[in-house]
Amino acid sequence: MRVLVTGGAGFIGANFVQQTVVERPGAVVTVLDALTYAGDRSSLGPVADRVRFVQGSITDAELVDGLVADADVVVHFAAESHNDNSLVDPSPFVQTNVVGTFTVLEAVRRHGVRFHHVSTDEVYGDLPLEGEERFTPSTPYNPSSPYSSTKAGSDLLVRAWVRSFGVEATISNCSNNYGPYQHVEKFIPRQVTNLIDGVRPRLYGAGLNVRDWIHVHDHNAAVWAIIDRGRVGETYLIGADGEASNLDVVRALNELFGRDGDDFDHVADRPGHDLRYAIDASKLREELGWVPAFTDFRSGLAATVEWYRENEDWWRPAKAAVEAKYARTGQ
Ligand code: NAD
Ligand code: TDX
Repeated sequence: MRVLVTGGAGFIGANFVQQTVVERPGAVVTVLDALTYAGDRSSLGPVADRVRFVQGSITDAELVDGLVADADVVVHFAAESHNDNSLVDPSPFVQTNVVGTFTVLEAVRRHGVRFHHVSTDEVYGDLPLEGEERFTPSTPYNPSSPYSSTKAGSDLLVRAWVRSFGVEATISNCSNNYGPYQHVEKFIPRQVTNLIDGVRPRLYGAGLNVRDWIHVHDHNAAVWAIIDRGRVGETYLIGADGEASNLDVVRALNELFGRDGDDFDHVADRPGHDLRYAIDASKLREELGWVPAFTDFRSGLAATVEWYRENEDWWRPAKAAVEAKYARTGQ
């Protein structure tokens, strides 16, 4: 199977490529990645010499057309992915997430290639802090940020290309991922690398916002389950019942570093900050038989801390610029 992975030098895409090469020896993998600030070829780690790497943008129609023509399946991870950045400058989010997805869709339509679109639970907006309600595939779209609205736009393009043009596509909307190779701008790696540097964790606002954490390996296993066995035209929600408040996560991290759980700083809140995400993944579990392997968040977190301790060469070059960026918004 010839697999074209867009965004394969980013956090989830690189983990996907590594998993695919190791677990599916028959797969021939090509990565298309623009190597923005968020992309890093070294994230392909030990499998780097077993994949074809093409540096370029998903908005480059000619380049995309040629690569899609040579693929059996396109797994589309490439995106601008950070909410805070989208509040400072939404422009690349519209270009990559909307125009880029449109460009890839037009190519899969022309060449009749199977397409899987990787998206987020943030397209559904947020849930009240109190309560048991969870997102399901029929929850109405209600995105809050420039990031989530451009992801919602990309999902709707995929749905329309399925209905109007018969494109063979599936969509997955996943909750917050954690694990190795996540950029230091994101919540968990930022706090872990701060703690390695002896700097207190930084919580936005009161820290009561809830995220539904899933290990990146489980997300990617679910993506393969959908490609292998999912029904074309369907949307699958991916989540591993990992709800935790940001405060809980910071306390757990402090404890993993042998520190007082409550030793952290409150910083400026994110404008429009979504309160709570929670996924009902029963369709994925029941229809496709997917189950997460990482069911104990604390031990997954401990392994992630260990990875950042052992891979300072990977994250250190980005750290100072990220902290300078946060300093400008008081975070
Ligand atoms: P990331 O920011 O770590 O990686 C994005 C990758 O896309 C980078 O390698 C970057 O260089 C590349 N890229 C950006 N613009 C590009 C362009 N125009 N052309 C080609 N490549 C481009 O993101 P991530 O966290 O790995 O997220 C991957 C996907 O998963 C995204 O679509 C995101 O919306 C989705 N997702 C992420 C999470 C999460 O918790 N991180 C959860 C659910 C869904
Ligand atoms: O320093 C911080 N302190 C803090 O309290 C940072 C960077 C974040 N936060 C909070 C904001 C959120 O409530 O932590 C939570 C998680 O923040 P992010 O890592 O920025 O993730 P989030 O905004 O929830 O979005 C993530 O999950 C869904 C990914 O970045 C998206 O790409 C994905 O779609």
